[in-house]
Amino acid sequence: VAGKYTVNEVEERTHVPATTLRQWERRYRFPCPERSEAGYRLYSDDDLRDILAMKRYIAEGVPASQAAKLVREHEAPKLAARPLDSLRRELVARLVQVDEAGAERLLSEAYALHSVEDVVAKVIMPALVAVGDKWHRGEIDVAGEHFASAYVVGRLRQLLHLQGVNHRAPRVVVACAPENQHELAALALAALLRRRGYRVYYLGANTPVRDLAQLAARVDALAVMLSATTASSVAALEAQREALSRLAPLVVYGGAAFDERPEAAARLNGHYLGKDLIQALEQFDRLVQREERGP
Ligand code: B12
Repeated sequence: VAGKYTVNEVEERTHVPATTLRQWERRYRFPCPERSEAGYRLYSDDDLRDILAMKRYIAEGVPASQAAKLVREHEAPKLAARPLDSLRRELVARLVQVDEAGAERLLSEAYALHSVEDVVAKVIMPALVAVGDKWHRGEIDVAGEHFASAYVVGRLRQLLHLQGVNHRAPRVVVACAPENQHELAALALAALLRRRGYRVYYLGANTPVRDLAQLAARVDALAVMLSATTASSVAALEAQREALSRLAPLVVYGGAAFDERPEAAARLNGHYLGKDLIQALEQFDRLVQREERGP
């Protein structure tokens, strides 16, 4: 449900540890999250905003008890809802300046203001594309590109692991096609799939088809999703067409190479769900439902 966050998600977004949140709740009766049926705390968007305001007061030297009072009385300055493209531009600037603390602050702000899906698809991914373009054009060096990639990949992995493992959900294997080192889309896809409740196995860059097939069989995957960026990756897939068509009941292909030649997915007996990650995920949900209902 949008606007309801577990304590881990609040930690991820505000960098206020769970122990501190519970302490505030005990001492100041703030924040007051709802409880799930199982008794877990579920924080709202308003709670998030208040926690960030509280954090800002404390950083400015206001004692915690006083800060809680100010926030409760709604004197806290609300964050102006900064649009996604402004956040994206600043993230690029922070990454190019190798300013990790600045990038962290910016992402905390972005997560507090927008949905995880929007932050991933409209801030984080396009920011790394912009940094990658600068590297391809020679405007920043390898070290600068590596810093940005490592930082973004790290944040997406963190997001992937935050969701926990759902044991009963349909199993989906996500990987980059052979010869593809561009792992950003696959990783974002994995994080967003897990957020939607799937049990996700993320294999990362450049995965050989034989190993992929073994893993998909071992975990009894309902679906395998592969990302290919270049024509050579697609050629490597086409060379193993037979093995690929036996991978799993659903095989989905995406990435820049398939965006250019969607018919290549059909030749591989797989599905192509378009370029937009969020729309592709919605279509994927429908394919899974149809598959689970059976013929
Ligand atoms: C970032 C980047 C890198 C980074 C990758 C960092 C990382 N850890 O992932 C680094 C610097 C390492 C890199 C390396 C290389 N790169 Co590069 N890179 C890029 C860049 C700038 C962005 C790619 C990217 O991450 N896009 C972000 C993703 C999210 O977008 P996307 O792939 O288009 O995917 C979208 C959809 O297709 C969908 N999607 C993607 N996969 C899937 C899968 C499924 C199942 C679904 C449903 C949807 C889906 O989601 C996205 C949302 O829109 C592009 C240029 C550009 N502006 O696109 C070049 C680019 C892709 N790279 C290129 C090249 C040539 C290379 C190198 C070979 C360069 C070299 N000489 O060493 C190497 C090695 C690559 C290899 N063997 O795979 C070329 C490819 C040319 C071509 N068509 O063949 C490009 C186009 C640059 C260029 N203009 O020359 N690169």
